[in-house]
Amino acid sequence: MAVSSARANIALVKYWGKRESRLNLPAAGSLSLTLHALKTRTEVVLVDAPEDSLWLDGAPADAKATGRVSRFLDRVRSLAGRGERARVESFNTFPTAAGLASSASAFAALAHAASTAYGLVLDGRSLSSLARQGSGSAARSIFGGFVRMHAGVRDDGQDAFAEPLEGSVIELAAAIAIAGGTKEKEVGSTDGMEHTRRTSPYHASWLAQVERDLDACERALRSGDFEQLAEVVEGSCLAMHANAMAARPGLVYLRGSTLWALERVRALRASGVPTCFTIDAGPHVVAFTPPEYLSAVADALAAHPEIERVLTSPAGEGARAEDGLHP
Ligand code: 2P0
Repeated sequence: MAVSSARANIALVKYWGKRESRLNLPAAGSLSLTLHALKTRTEVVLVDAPEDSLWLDGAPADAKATGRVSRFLDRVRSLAGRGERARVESFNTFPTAAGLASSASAFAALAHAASTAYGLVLDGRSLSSLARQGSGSAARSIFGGFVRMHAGVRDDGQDAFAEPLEGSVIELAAAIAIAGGTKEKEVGSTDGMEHTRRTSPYHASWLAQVERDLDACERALRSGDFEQLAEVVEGSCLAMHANAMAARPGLVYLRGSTLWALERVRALRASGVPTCFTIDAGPHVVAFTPPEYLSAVADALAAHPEIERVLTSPAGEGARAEDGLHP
């Protein structure tokens, strides 16, 4: 039996496109910040049963989620040379119903707990590479703070792992503006990025820009140039969405409150507050800012009727072992 935790992360330079689906290899790198407040705890118990089982937040999971976890466990079993089935139980400390991506913390915590339960001893790179096979962004949640994901070039995916990014002189926290209102079912990231790869005329330019943005983002973090950082982070986000919107049919994740929040963040920056925005595959706006400005930025983002709440978080830790499933 093993219990592990991991935190979600938000990308400053976005991942949107795969070079191979079976091993889930990204077509370009990415760069993220792991967030303390968005935590998943997962327990893996090896059982004498014919099938794996999955419990999420105290209830049995549906067949789709259970199948995805079971396929991931097959990879762990194959690495460990073992065959026992497992009972997996997982809790999130943040509202998954709000549409915040939880696959990053989920598969990072599962990779950590399952590798421990099956007796594998993996270093950080191997654990990150394993987590990537569950979900691309999970490879980054193995580590805390700023993290850089490498696309790699190998067919076996051994060089497609994340590692901590050292040397930033900028410290960031995040305010996440949760958009409420009527919800249409959004196209998930996996399907959305594949649809974009196949049909967007901008996809090749997007991939070329990611590589330039990764280097520029690292330079801005290391030199402490917030204006440069804001230009790269907002540019990467808007280019990702422009690429998705240019797919046929176009994927539009932004809503009215999303655009309002973007303008709000830019107005704050113009008034001297160091903050910049990003948006994942949904309508929520994430504002990055140094910790001393966090409450002011969060308060400013709360002032829209369609923003239900604003979550705040400092930077967080990487995946780790826990004593028990409940704190
Ligand atoms: C990111 N996203 O860099 C980007 C920006 C969403 C928008 O990584 O197919 O759920 O499981 O590898 O990890 C979300 O994509 O995709 C994501 P899969 P994943 O954070």
